Amino acid sequence: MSIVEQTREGDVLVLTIHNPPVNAFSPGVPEGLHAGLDAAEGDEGVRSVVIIGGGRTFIAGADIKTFDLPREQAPDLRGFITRLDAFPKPTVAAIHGTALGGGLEVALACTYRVATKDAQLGLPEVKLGVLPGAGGTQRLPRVVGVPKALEMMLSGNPVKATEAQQLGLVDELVEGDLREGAVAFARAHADARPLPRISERSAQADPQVFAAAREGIKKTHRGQLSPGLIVDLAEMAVTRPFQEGWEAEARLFMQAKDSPQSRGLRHIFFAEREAGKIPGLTRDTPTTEINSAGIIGAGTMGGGIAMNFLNAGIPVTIVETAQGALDRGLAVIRKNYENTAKKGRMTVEDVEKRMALLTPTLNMEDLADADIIIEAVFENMDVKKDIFTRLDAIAKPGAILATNTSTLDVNEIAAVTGRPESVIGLHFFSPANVMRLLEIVRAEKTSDSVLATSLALAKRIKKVGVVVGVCDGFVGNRMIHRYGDEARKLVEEGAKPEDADAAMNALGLPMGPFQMSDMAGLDIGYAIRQHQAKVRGEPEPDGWLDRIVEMGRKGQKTGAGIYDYGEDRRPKPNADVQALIEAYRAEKGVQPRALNPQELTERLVYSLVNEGAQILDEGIAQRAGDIDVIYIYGYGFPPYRGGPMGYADEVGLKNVVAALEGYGQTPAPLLKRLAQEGKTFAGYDRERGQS
Ligand code: T1G
Repeated sequence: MSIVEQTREGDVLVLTIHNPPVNAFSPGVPEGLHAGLDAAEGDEGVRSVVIIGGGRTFIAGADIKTFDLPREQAPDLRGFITRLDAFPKPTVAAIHGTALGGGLEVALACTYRVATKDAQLGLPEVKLGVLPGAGGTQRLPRVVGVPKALEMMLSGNPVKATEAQQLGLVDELVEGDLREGAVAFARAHADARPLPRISERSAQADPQVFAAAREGIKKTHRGQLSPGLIVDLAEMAVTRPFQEGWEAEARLFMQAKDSPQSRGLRHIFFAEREAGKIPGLTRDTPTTEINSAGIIGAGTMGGGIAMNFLNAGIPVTIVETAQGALDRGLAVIRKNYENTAKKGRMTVEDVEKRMALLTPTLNMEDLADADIIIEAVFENMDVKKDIFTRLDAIAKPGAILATNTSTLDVNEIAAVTGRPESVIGLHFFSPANVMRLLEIVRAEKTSDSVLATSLALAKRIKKVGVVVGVCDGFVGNRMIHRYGDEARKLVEEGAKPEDADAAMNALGLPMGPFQMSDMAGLDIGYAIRQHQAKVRGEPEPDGWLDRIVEMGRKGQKTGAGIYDYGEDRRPKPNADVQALIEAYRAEKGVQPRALNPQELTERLVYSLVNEGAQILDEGIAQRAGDIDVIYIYGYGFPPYRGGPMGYADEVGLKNVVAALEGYGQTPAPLLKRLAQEGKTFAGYDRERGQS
C-alpha cells in the first residue's frame, strides 16, 4: 500500500496517509500527497478532496528525524503547503488524534478542517527549539487571533477540538465515523466559491500584545532563542503582507533549527523515548497488572509516592508504625490535594475520590494482597532489611517488592528475601508527587517481567522512568555528589557560594549547587558525607560546609544555611558564613584567588560529565541520553542545553578533556577515549545500538 492511499468516494477523493506510528511528514508523504492532488486536479469528476490520517492520528508534524538532512533531501513541507493553499478545489483536513506542528500547518492550508471532538491541535515547535516553519506563525493568528495564537505557539500546548471549534480553527466536529463525516462535509462544500483561504485574511492586534509577550518570555523562556522569533513573526502576521511573513518565517526557522538549543531539545525529545527501551525487553515480555499498591512509610516520600498512585486511580494501603505518624501523613496528603483544588486544578470531589482510595493501617499484614509494595522509610540498611524480611513472609506470590532508597545497595536488600527476582528499586525524587523522574534500579536478580512492569507503571503514574544499575547513588545522586564536591572546592579556592550559584543560574539551572543544598537540607548532605567516609574508612569530613552544619545552620528549613532566608525565601549571603569560609581557607593555608564564571561553569558541569562518563563505562547507565534525561527531569538541567552529556557533545569532548586537564583533573577513560577518537556521547550510544 502506498504511503498515501487514494480512494474515490463518488465526487470526493480521499487521501489517506499511512506512515505509522504518528503519520509524521516523512520522505514519501509529500510525494504521495502531491500525486493525490495531481489526480484530483486532473479529474473533473472529483469536486473536492479529503486528507485524513490512517491509524491513530492525523499528521503529528514534520519528521523531526529529517531536520538535519541536507535541504534537498528533507521533505518539502512548505512546497506542498504552497500548492495546497492555491489548490483550485475545496480540500478538507479530517483530524483525529493529534494535528501538531506541520500537521496543523497542512490543515491550516486546507480550505476546511473537521475533527473528532477528542482530537488535539497545536504548534509545539517551541518545545524543539524551533518555530512553526510552514505557515503556522502567519495563518494561526489570522484564524484564532494574535493573543490565542501567541499562547499556543509559546506554550507549545495543543487545544482540544471542542475549543478549536469555538476558536474557528475547526469548522465542524464529527460525531461517529470521521471519514464519512469528512466526505459528507467535502461534498456539501464542493461548490464553495471563492474558496476561503486563511492566507487571504488579515490579522489585527494591539501592539501592546507583542510588548507584553516579549516581557513574558523573559521569564517563561529565559535564555531561549525561538520564542522571541515567534513573537516577531506573529507581529509580522499583523503588520506585513502574508507573503513577506511567510518568507521571513523560512529564514528564522532555519536560524532556530541550526541553534545549539534546538539540537539540545531534539536530543532530549528522542532520549526521553529511548530511555524506555531496554535490550531484551519486548512488547511480549510478560507484565503484571498493578491494581493495588502498598506503601510503607507515610512521611514526605511515602506520602508523595502514594499521591502518584491515587492520581492514577490505583488504591493504596499506607502503613506506619504509630497512629500519630499515620494521621500526620494522611493530613499532608489531604492538604496537598486541597491546595491543588484551591488553585482550581482539581475539584473537591476529586479530592474525596482520591482520599477514598487511600487506606491507612498500622499492620503490615494488610499489604498481603497488594500487587506492588514500596518501602519508603528511613535511609538505613538494617531498617530496610528488616522490612523486606517481613514483607517476604507477608506479600502474595508475584507481588513486586520495591525500595525507594536513594543510594543503598538494592542487591543487599533483595538478598534477605526468598524472591530477589521480585525486588527492584524505585527511586522517586522529592517532592515525589511533583518531580517526574523515576530511577528504576535494576538489581542483579530483578526479573525482566518485574522490570517491564515497573517501566509500564512509570508511564501510568506519569513518571519518566529511567533504568539504572546498582551503585552508591545510582546515576543522578552519584553525579550530584561529585558536583557538590567540586562546588565546595571552588569555594575553598576563593569563589563565593553565590558566584557558583550565579554561574549555574546563567547556564539555565533554576538552582545552583548551594541554593540546592540549602533547599534539600544541609544536614542530609552532611550525613551522606559522614556515611561515605565511614564506608570508605576515611577520616570524618571537616570541610567548611560541615562546619556550617555544625553551627546549626541546616538550610532553608532552619531559615539559615549557606544563605539567610527571610519571608521571601530568597537566599541572602551571610557574613558569618563568609567569615567561616575565610577562616577555613587560612587554616588550610589556602591563598584565595578569583575564579571567573567560565571556570566555575566548566568545573561544575564537567564534574557531572566526567562522572557520567564513568557511570556509562561501568554500565550503570545504558546510554548517555539516559543520563541527560535524568538530569533534565531530576535536577533541573535546562532541556535546551541537552543535559550534561548533550552539552558536552555540543562543546566538543576534546574541549571538555582539555578543560579538565587544565584544571588538573583526570578525565574518565571513556571520555578521554571518545575525545581522542573525535566521537560524541550520542555517537557512542548509536554505536552500541542504544539510540
Ligand atoms: N517526527 C519523528 N518521529 C516522531 C515524531 C515526529 N514529529 N513524533 C513522534 N515520533 C516518534 C517517536 O520518536 C516515537 O518513536 C514514536 O513516534 C511514538 O512517539 C515545519 C518543523 C504525537 C503526541 O513536535 O508529541 O512540525 O520511540 O512515544 O506518546 O512547523 O509523539 O516508537 O521509535 O511520543 O503516543 C512538530 C512530537 C514537529 C510532535 C504521540 N510535532 N510528537 O505521543 O508516542 S516539528 C511534534 C509528540 C514541525 C513544522 C515543524 C508525540 C505524540 P519510537 P511517542 P505518544
